[in-house]
Amino acid sequence: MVDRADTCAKKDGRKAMWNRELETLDRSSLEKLQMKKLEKTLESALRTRYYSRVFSDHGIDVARFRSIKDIAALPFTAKDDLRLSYPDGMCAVPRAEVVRMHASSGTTGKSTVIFYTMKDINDWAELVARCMVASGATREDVFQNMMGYGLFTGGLGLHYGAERLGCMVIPSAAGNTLRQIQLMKDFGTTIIHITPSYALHLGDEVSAQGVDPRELAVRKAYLGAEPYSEATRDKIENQWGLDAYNSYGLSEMNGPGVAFECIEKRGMHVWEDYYYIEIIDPVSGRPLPDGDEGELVITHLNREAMPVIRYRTRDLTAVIPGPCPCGRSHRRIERIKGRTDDMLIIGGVNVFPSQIETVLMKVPEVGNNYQIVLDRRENLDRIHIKVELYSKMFRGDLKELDNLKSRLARELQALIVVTPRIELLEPGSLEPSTGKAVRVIDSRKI
Ligand code: DLL
Repeated sequence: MVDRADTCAKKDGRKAMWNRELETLDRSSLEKLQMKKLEKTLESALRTRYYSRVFSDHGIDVARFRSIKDIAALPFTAKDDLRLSYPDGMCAVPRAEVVRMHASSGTTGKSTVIFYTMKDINDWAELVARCMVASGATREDVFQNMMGYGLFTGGLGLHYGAERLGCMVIPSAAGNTLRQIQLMKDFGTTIIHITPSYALHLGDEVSAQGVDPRELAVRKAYLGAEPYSEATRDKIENQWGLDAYNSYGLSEMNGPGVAFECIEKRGMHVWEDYYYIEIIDPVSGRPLPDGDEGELVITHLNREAMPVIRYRTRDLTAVIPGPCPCGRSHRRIERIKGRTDDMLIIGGVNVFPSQIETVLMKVPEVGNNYQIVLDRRENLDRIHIKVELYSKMFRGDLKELDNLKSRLARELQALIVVTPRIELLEPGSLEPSTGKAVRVIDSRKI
């Protein structure tokens, strides 16, 4: 086991880094490294049925690439391209070199499949170890991994990185709440990896067992796999008495480990020696400068089994301009606001579910679960928001509940224009989620 992080930190008193040399590489060397890796990526892309056809259709001559910026000449890759290449049209190596696959199911159509060689798996573990050390984790930590294991990348993705760092890993996977609590208590879990929606639910369940979550040993939570607001992070931090770090990734780019917050908690560092990022206008496809919000496009610069070039993630974010006080040179992205395909158009107004969540989670009486239901009556969009409250709100004071209902309707109406119907519910009324939460039911589409 490599113990680079600890030795690095102790020697010079600086904050630990897993790979100081690569994490602090100056920008010009980083760009040169990216270019070198892009050349290799393009070579391997040409070995896939998909890219050899696409490059030839677009008359792309990869030998003419001089700088990483030339990547803009290449066409985008979309999720549908991966689907149409199912099962292995994007695989660049013989089957015998593939040691693992993951798949993301999506809600419609065929799944998208990702292949990994042993080197890909090792590189992924290195990146995850970097992420964890950036958040202050050490080999002393007990890491309880409450993300699904299996075709979903959340469980296995963090698992190998945490082992690489030397943590004790509890592969408890998602669900089975009572056992999660027992494990946390018995083994002194210090870090949990969990979806934000499940973290809120689990916190409630711990309290229901008569244990204050703040009294457990858990000091960090890695939250990701679904969009959530800053207000939700605050809520989880207060409920558990821990530091929550935002973790971003997607199956097409390995899974978790693409971008992660350091201890500054001011945006997520993207590991730019592995991922080349662009922000584009989602409609025109034109590049946007740092600081402007748009769709994140990622090229994996380091994968043997499955190169994916200029992948349109559909995730909306912005590159944060300027350096991070932590000293890492890799740029940061903002919290993901939502997906372009998740944007709701209600009565002609564009709203992301995360904006509704921000309003709800800032209200102290609001509990840990909510659902947005949309339908249409006589050509008019209607929005119905089901909101769980804390149990102390159901002491029989109907006036108080009425006032709260009007307050929520007013605050939300300022955002979505249409007046929402608010339904206040007791805790536990809505189905809790242990994985990615389904927050929106849009029956207008049915
Ligand atoms: O959700 C990988 C992952 C697992 C990331 C565990 C973080 C933690 P997919 O199932 O392919 O992979 O879903 C990827 O989830 O395009 C985003 O829309 C969303 N997503 C992931 N992380 C975040 C985050 C995993 N921190 C899709 N904030 C992505 C907001 C996120 N959305």
